[in-house]
Amino acid sequence: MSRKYPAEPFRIKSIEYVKMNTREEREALMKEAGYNTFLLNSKDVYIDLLTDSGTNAMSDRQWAGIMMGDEAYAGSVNWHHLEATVKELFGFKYVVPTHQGRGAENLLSTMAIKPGQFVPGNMYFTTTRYHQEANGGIFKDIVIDEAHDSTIDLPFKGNVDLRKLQSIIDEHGADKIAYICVAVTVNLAGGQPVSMQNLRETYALCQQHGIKVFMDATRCIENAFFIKEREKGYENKTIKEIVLEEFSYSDGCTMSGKKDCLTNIGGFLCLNDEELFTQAKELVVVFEGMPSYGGMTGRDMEAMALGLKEAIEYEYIEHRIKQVRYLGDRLVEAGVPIVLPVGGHGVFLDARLFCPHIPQEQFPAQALAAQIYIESGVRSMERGIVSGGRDKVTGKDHAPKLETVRLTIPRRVYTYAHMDVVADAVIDLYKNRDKIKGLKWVYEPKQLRFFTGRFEQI
Ligand code: PM9
Repeated sequence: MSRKYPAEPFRIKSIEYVKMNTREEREALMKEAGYNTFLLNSKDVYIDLLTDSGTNAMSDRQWAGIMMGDEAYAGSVNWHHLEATVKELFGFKYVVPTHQGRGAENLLSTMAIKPGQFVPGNMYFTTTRYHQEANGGIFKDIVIDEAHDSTIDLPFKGNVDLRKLQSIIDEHGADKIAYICVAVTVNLAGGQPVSMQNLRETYALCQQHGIKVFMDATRCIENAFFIKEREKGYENKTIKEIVLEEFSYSDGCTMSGKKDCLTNIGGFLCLNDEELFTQAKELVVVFEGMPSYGGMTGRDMEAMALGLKEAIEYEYIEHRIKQVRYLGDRLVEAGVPIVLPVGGHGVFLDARLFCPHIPQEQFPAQALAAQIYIESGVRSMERGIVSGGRDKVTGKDHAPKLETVRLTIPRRVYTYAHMDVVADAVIDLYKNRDKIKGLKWVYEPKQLRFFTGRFEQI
């Protein structure tokens, strides 16, 4: 019988000690870090839920693969292994390696966007929108409205709203659209999946108008699990079959290998168009490295090829998704407001509901993330107005409806007992939420300000 929260489908061979410092120390450290959890040192963190990016634990097979790294400048055997694996699992004709996901975003945005063109997408992502805008593109949000409301519980809250897409086409014409970016899953909506039906329909509409679709494949295996779990007709398909079908409704993808590839670094761009591929190979040597390594070492590429094969196994992905769900379920039971339903890579606290006494201009999610660290040593991340940044033209803050703190779960790193520690800490803080204070800027970087910005308490 399958368990509601399956046990780890692995046993632990190597461990890393973590240490809890005192509340007093954490209060001082948080102040020193400008109330930005990105600026804390890892050694001062007890449970690190900053991100699931590059924080994965690798398997013994991956570590063995690392010893097989072929560090030739050109034509590494590990590249051929990675290329063949990606082609087999994703089904695209061409693969271009990059140092991480944003490297692939840079290549795609540089090649495919003409200044002034729109790039519709199912919710923005920070680095993705940065590269689109840096190349003169204008991001348009075409995710369904429900994705912006934390309280609405829908199985596929990352879906593209086809009416929104159609109206951009009607209003501006297909020529004004560079391409559509469809993220599987949608990170900032809470790791919400897109249904296969929606992928199919989005692609069909784009094909009718000669518009290309590129996927942000970063969490495509997590998306596939939700399709298997929730979409009629997919119950008996393998994760591998579902992933392949996902990508059949696109012309290419960008991938951050630091997530679903179960590695610590790396990425790639996939394409079907030969001309674009030729152009990408010309650009990759400028920004990343040879088309046979793209900024990765041979050993990284080997680990990535092996990681992809492991991530696509049902036992792995079932445990992954349900461990995240366990944390979410504990918080819901205690009445803590989170984004519903629990998504793939983390639990997102609704900071507006958690801290109703802090207006959005005083950065409730940033303040909540800082306080969680002070109280418990757990590091999380703001995903709200600070991450939203400023409008390129008006200079005004993008003030997203979703003002969240993300408790992001690294893959294969923590146990259910760690999830309990996190849940207990957040529940305790929720009972004492009045003590959380709003913040103001001390230093606001011009780009991607959430990474290095600094604040002080009001
Ligand atoms: N995501 C994350 O923590 C790391 C950077 S932002 C703190 O969620 C998507 C959907 C991502 C993503 C990174 C990238 C960029 C693209 N798309 O970090 O450059 O979630 O490998 O990938 C982060 P790289």
